[in-house]
Amino acid sequence: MAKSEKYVPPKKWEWDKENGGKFANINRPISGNTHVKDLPVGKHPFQLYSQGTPNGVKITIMLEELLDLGIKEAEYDAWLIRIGNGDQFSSGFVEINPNSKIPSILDKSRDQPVRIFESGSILLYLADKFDIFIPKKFEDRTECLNWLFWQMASAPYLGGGFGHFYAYAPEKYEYPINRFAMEVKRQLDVLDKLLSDKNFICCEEYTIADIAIWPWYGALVLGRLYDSEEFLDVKKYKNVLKWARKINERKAVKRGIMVNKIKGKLSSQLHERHSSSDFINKTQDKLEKLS
Ligand SMILES: N[C@@H](CCC(=O)N[C@@H](CS)C(=O)NCC(=O)O)C(=O)O
Repeated sequence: MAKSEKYVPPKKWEWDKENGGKFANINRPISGNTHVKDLPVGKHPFQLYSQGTPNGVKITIMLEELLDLGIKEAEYDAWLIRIGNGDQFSSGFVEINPNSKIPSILDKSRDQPVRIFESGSILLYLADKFDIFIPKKFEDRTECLNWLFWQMASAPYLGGGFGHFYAYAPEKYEYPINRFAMEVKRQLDVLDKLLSDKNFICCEEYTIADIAIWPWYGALVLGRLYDSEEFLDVKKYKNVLKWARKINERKAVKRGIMVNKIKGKLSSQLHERHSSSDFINKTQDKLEKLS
């Protein structure tokens, strides 16, 4: 819609298949599967079905952190769900997440396999199951959950709002870009003030709150999201930048961001992960050399 054209909403909204912009081929106003296909299942306790987006890498970072602590029960198979191809609408995926969004995970270690979807719920499940990366004291646990839920509620402003209109919409529309840029900068300011006198998001320990927030706001200030570094003047949020750089140095984070990644340098993409040695032997550069 050009700026001068005035859009008047019709009395009743109808689905225009052609008008979905970059995501026209996958977005629909109805839920459920589009095709029948089972999900692959590997040998490890956790089966992760995901893509390396900010929501996806929250979970691979968490699992890699657990493995770094020697928690073998956190071993996992990571299967690639190509959301651009609509893999999230297979019957198998819809069975474990009726909302058809990555990341989703299956815990096979229970008598009955447990499905977990929504990245915040997955992080909390893993933190509770292994009793780590979540404060033990009730008050501190509550503060950690405050920030976990803050992230879950804020990300749609950053991703679905700012990111969508600044990077993906078919044209640049001033109104939504202004609206969401303002909100994202306000959120960055919230974090910058929070981190002015502490090293981590809550209670001076690295928790699932950091793991949830870093792939979004950390990646943003590190200049990795939406090519928006200058537009949002992210360098201004010095405390967020310092925190983001520190977390970026963690070994588990470096591995976690490679899993299910389908963009960037081939040597940084590990489409599927079934073993810790895959980070050395199965990155895309190596696989493509072999084929
Ligand atoms: N609140 C959900 C959001 C998940 C989400 O939006 N996932 C996106 C990728 S980051 C997705 O699966 N998109 C596919 C689609 O919309 O069809 C979570 O945190 O798990």
